[in-house]
Amino acid sequence: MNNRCIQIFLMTILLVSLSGSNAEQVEETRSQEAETSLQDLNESEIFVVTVDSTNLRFTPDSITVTEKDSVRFFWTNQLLPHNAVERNGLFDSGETARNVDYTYTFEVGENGTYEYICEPHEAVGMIGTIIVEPLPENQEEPEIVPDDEDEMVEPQSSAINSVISLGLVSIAVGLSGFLTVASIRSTSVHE
Ligand SMILES: [Cu+2]
Repeated sequence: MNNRCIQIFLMTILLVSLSGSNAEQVEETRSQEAETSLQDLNESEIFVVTVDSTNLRFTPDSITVTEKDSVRFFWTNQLLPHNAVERNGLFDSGETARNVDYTYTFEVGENGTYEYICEPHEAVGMIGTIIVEPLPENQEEPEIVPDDEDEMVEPQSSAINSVISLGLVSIAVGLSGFLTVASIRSTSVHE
């Protein structure tokens, strides 16, 4: 292998290393932020309790609700006056009446089973039950995932590739120059 061949070989290495540094281009993928749809979870309901046709019973006489839900005691034009009083005084519709529209909302922490009565008609069984369930656990705020930081790594590795390429270029140029000089010298010595 003569000096000319070595020079061509070195130039080939040079070109390959330069093209290699540009080859690494990674598509940027930006992760979408997790959508928060708490709207559905926060919906509270209103349950209506009234008086049935016998006029001596609540209907429905037993309901199951969730914290933040409301119970509306609602009746009109009854033959007898009624009220709805929780046994421990949590809620109380007030004086007995033939027309009542009273709403109580169960706050967070008020889960449990509650019994309420119509005061004048408790003895004949005008008693109701409300079961209040706690809010589901999954109503906590969803964890916010930080953005992928790989984007910052890519420009750095490109820069490093460029520096390496530049180094190879310097070495190749220097070496080929040295070989050229040596070649000229050896030629002149032989002449
Ligand atoms: Cu009653």
